[in-house]
Amino acid sequence: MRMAFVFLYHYNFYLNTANHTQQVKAFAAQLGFDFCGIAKAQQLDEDARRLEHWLSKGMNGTMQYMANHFDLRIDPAKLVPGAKSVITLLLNYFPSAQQNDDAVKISKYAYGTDYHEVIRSKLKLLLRHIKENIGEINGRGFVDSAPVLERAWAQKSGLGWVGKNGNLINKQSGSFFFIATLITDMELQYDDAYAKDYCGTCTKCIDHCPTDAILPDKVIDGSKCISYFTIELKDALIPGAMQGKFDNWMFGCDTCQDVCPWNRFSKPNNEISFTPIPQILNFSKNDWEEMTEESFKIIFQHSPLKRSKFEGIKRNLKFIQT
Ligand code: B12
Ligand code: SF4
Ligand code: SF4
Repeated sequence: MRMAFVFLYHYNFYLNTANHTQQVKAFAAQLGFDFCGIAKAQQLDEDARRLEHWLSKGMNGTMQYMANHFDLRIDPAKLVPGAKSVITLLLNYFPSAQQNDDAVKISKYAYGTDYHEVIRSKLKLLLRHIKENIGEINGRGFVDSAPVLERAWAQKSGLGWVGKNGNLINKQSGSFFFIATLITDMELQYDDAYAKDYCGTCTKCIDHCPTDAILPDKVIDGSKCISYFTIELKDALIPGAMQGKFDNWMFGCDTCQDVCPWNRFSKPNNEISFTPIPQILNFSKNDWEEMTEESFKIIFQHSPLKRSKFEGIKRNLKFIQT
């Protein structure tokens, strides 16, 4: 009798988690996320060692926020008490249109509306849907700006491998994806971690990185990356040692992804908010130079470019022209 009860209890639990997992994945797809994977929430010991090494070598440069909240970054239960599952979501941002040939280069992730805004509202809807349809659970959605090791969770959720260029690469679709996570105390069915690595003997990203920021063993020296200099560095001047190395990148850099063979499979995104801002595609160097602070604030009020602010954009422009 007792054995039958235990069996029924486990069977019911299995049916419930399977059903909840299916609902979460179906709703993520309805919201436009391209992939959804789920991993068991646990402390990330191996990743903690990689992060520690990265920080100890100063590869975060002036990104002090990367050195903060180390404990939270490696343990989802410190962000959501009683955390059981980390739901990872990928959203394609590969654009449908390219910049003009004579344009100063802007990273593809920044062509349209700021992904923080777009993804945050999707995460809110996902959480609301879970609460309304599954039950009163506790959960928090994150994208980029919180202490979460997003690439590590994506790999652990079976969504792809970490390439030599440090990016999470999905075998079907490449790497032009944003990563978001929803940490919850809800029990779900877990995907297997991605076990393979399809970089093989390729070294294209390492060979083409304009500033030699890609080191062995998938380590990226953030303090040498063009993305860091053009977006995160708040100093009035970019170090002279980098002069002539930016290859016309004015905001971010896509070189290590553009050369990656797995991005041959990138398809334009379906997210209407990522429709490119016309000025990003069409502005000439001269247009950028003549742009006033007032028009910058209007044109780019919902764009990732606002992170660099007007002065940062002007600094970057000047740097790539001299
Ligand atoms: C700080 C940061 C930066 C810094 C430093 C870059 C870096 N590599 O750390 C700068 C400003 C330079 C940067 C640049 C870019 N970034 Co950034 N960045 C971040 C941020 C906020 C934290 C990353 C971090 O934790 N770094 C610390 C190091 C130690 O971690 P890591 O490189 O991610 O490596 C971890 C895992 O990959 C894993 N790992 C490493 N090696 C191996 C090996 C094996 C075998 C395994 C299993 C795991 C593994 O271990 C590490 C610790 O967990 C994340 C958002 C987030 N909260 O995660 C976005 C994020 C990583 N960035 C992103 C993007 C898009 C970019 C750019 C492409 C933007 C651009 N076009 O200009 C470039 C790409 C540069 C590059 N080649 O990495 C996306 C990546 C999406 C993807 N498909 O991978 C993220 C996830 C933002 C998002 N929410 O979508 N970024
Ligand atoms: S984003 Fe550009 S600078 Fe940074 S690692 Fe990739 S190729 Fe190098
Ligand atoms: S360019 Fe080659 S080595 Fe670099 S991430 Fe892509 S497949 Fe891997």
